[in-house]
Amino acid sequence: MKKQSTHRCVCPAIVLFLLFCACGTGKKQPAENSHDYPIQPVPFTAVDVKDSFWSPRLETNRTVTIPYAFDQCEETGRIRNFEEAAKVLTGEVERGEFCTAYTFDDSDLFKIIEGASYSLKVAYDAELDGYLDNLIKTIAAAQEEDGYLYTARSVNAEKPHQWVKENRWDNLYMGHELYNMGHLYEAAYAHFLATGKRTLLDIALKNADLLVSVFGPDKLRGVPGHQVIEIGLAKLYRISGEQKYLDLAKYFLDDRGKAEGRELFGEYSQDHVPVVEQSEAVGHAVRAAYMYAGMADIAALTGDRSYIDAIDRIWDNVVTKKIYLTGGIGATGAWEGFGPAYELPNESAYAETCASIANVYWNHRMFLLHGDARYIDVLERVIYNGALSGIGFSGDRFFYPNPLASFGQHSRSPWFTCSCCPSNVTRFLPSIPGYAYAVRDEEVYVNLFMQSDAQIPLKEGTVTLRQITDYPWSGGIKIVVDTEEPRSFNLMVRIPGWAQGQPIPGDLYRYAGEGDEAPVLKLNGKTVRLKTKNGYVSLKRRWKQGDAVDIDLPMPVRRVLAHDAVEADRGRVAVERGPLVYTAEWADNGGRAHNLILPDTAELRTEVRADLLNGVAVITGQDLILIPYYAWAHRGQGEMAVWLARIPDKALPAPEPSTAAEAEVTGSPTSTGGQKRDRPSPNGR
Ligand code: FUB
Ligand code: ZN
Repeated sequence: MKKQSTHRCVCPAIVLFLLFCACGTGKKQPAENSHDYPIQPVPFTAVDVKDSFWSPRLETNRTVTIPYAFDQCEETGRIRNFEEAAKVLTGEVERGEFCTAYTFDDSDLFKIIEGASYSLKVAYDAELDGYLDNLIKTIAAAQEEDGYLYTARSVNAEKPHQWVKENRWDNLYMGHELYNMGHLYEAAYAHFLATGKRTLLDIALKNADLLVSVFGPDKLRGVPGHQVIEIGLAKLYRISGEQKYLDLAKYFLDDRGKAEGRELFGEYSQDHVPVVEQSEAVGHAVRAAYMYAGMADIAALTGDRSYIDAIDRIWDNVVTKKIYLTGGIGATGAWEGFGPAYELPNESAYAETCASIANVYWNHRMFLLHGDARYIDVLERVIYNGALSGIGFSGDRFFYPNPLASFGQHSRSPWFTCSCCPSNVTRFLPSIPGYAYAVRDEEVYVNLFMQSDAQIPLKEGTVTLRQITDYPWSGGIKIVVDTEEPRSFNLMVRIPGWAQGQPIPGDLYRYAGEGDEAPVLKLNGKTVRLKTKNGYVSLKRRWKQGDAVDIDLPMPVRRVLAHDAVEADRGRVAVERGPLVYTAEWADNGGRAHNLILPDTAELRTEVRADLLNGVAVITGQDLILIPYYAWAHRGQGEMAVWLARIPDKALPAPEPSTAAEAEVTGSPTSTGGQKRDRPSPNGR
């Protein structure tokens, strides 16, 4: 049996802080009364995933996507931008050349470094470690003397990119200076966590110190046009204990929507009213969800209740009016963002992969604040559906928008001129095991189901929880306790909303008809009365070696109907099983999908198809086969529909030969769908 630690549970932030102090110049202590989330996640590094669904995806990310994305950064000039900037700074050349299309291309490299660091932590790879060391040297060489780091300006301050204005910080709206820096901080945090090396962290801290000296209520007034730095600064604060980073993050939030001393960027950047007065999700979806995640962080770290009230309201708005069944957010391609309430078109759904990832980050933080399983219900829906569709099985093909219907104009691309989504995927996938468990004092939350061994830190010592399951294909989950000494804790097992008759909290979607079977939970073979509070069954006892909990979440095929106000889904029905949303694709249905009709009375069955799409359970009905949504677009281009006609009137006849071509020309940005697509120009640029 594994030797068990008898150390007291220590908050991961404190461990990092101690490491930070041990590694050099850490001076400040986190304040005695410092706050953080009341619930702490069990880090992904403590969850050893051995799961037939997730392990191959995580391994492909580590072995294919991350090296592939670095190659793309080399080939497209993203790394050369740093080299050029470095040459200018050392005087080797007078003016360099900015080699790529967007000023935020630095951020792609930072995101991939973050993903690579996480992956190093899971499986050490000396070659990757060395590659990162070299890359970091290049980044260091591109950093200006005072900490400024933004290749789009540094390569050629006199003839820079069109978004780079005369002086630093002149174009906070579109320049992405602060956005890049935010991703730098996240990468630095991850790299330090993974390697204990301060190389990238020192670059980040020097940069953050520059920002602290520049921005603030009594200094330069300004906020980032694209949020994310708030999250990055919160991480620097956690590592260093330096209050100034937290203050700056708070300043960047608090000055939004306040017109004194600066021009507001408007709804697109969630800069239309002060953040604590916002109630509706508006504007660019990635910006918005990163900001809500940042507000959760700053609320947790400062105890500021007004942020929480605002993100609670906004969350209600999203889940009741602005989220796709797949968990995707940001319906509108025109500004890559939220549309009006209930406007959720399917074919033109933008539902950007980055927005799904940001939605996961936000919902995880909402859970850490509130301890309510409804946030995990949303998170789970996003990871199995809207986010996972963003990356193909091969690990080197990506979706940027994730539509819920297609006439064949969509296919995953190898890369994009604007490649925010592929780089985001590299860091998102390794984070997934980190959402499975969380701890508050002696409460252990079991949030996600995946075959794994998790080391759960408790006050009395670490306990191993083993999950045995083939979720999401079946709802049978066994959790076995492995502990040398008996330990007292309260095991909080999430009973998903979908297993209790609710697809997403609120009334935007509902299941048609009652589910016949209720979830069953057994403790050491004895059925426990299923009483949930905030979505959890609580099992409080002194646990001993071999204690086992068996959970059975029945997974019947369920029909889903949308709120009548969602015009695109009227007269239509979607199909789910467990956490998976299903879709009809041309390849299984005689070359079409939009002509299919699924009458309310038609019987639907599940069939396991190990030979199909890396092994899936399909849903079959008369003249109908449905596959999991995440698996679509792997067999060429053709029709796809999540929302099927319930009645013949809603089915579409075979398209005129021109229809697909017309969609290509006149449709939403999603209809460009081809290789190396560029992103659309959002409004306001
Ligand atoms: O602006 C940076 C990133 O590019 C955004 O987050 C994405 O939506 C894309 O526009
Ligand atoms: Zn993106």
